[in-house]
Amino acid sequence: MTTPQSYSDKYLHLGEKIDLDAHVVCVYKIKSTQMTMREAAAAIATEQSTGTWTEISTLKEENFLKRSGKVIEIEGNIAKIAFPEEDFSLDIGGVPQVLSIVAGNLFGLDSIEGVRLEDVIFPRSMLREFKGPKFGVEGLRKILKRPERPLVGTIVKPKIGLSPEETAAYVYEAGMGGLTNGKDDETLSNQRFCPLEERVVAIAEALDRVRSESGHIMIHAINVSTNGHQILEVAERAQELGASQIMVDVLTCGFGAVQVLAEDPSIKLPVHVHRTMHAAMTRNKDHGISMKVFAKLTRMCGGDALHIGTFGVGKMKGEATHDLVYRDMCLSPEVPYRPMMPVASGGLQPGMIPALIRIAGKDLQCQAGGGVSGHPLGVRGGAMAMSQAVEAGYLGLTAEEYAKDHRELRMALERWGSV
Ligand code: CAP
Ligand code: MG
Repeated sequence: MTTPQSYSDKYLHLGEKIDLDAHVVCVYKIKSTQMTMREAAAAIATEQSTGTWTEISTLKEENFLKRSGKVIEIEGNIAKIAFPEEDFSLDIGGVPQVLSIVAGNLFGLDSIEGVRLEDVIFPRSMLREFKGPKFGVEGLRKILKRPERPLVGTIVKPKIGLSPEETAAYVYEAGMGGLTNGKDDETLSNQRFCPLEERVVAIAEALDRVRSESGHIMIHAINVSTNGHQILEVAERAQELGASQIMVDVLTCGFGAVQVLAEDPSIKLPVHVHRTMHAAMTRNKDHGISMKVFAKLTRMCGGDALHIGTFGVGKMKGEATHDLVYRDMCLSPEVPYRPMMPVASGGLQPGMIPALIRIAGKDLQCQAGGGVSGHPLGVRGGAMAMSQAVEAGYLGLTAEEYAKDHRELRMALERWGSV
């Protein structure tokens, strides 16, 4: 016999006026064949606040209204549930505790086949507890002395397998080809063939060489993703040895990892945020968590740049309309923090960049791994082609138009075509 999911009409407050300054409002898309929308929404509010699968004798009546989630709106398959601010614990608990309420057990309730957290709206008092990016769009532009153009970067490829010297040689070539950003790939850490400390030193030297030989500024994000008890120490060590940026995988390491790297006074570097594993939660449109929620939380926690997708042009699953929502979440004044740089990455190559910029705008970091190192002229040629493509996009020209006078871009188009 299965245990029925209990819900109570007491959690339904449809049409009632609630104080939005004292609640966290969650927007859920729900699919249930066993329950009505009212029942399913009430079941979520029950499970995520004061209830459980059966009536209990320990919930005091006087606490019920103060602590319970309230279903405040249902429209079609969308329900809004407001959780009292008092239910949250930011000093100890933080984003992990927030997620355990707004995105917790509810995903596994047997009687609800699908539920997707589309958005979370925090009251101002809670937003004030977060600091947001230290650098963000403006800070990165200032470091790179690049006030208007989109940033243009690469992910060192192959993902793993290069030595520190080979990695640094790649970065040097990329910098000489005009790229502003380099980064470790998400699977590169401290493997024996490429120890983190040696890599940091070699890359810092390469970037210094680029600057002294060409005057061009490039930064490179070192992947410091690791266990919670080590992350600060690893980031501090990377900084000490000359890292110009650090990278963290937000979903494998947790939002607390982003926050500590952004807020700890010892770290003075911008934080590039990768989202490896996100698609396990964001890809299914009927179940999981929207990237919008992850973007909002990352910005609250102080990420300076975040991968948000390639607006339907790259290799990763995505659609322009959705990615525009995530981009807006990085940049919009909806939350009281500096704008965070949206990063487009995944299967990009120069022939896609002007179209990408046309869709996504100029506050964007365009990034290509294979689209740089797969160029017929090698990394420098690929970096030049990417830089030319960004210039074309910035000027409002197509890749073909700009390629007429730019050999590297032309060669990229011959190899990969354009969109
Ligand atoms: C891109 C990339 C990035 C993905 C992540 C990769 O390499 O380094 O991790 O872009 O996707 O490993 O695939 P390529 P997202 O340029 O060679 O494809 O940004 O969507 O999280
Ligand atoms: Mg990668």
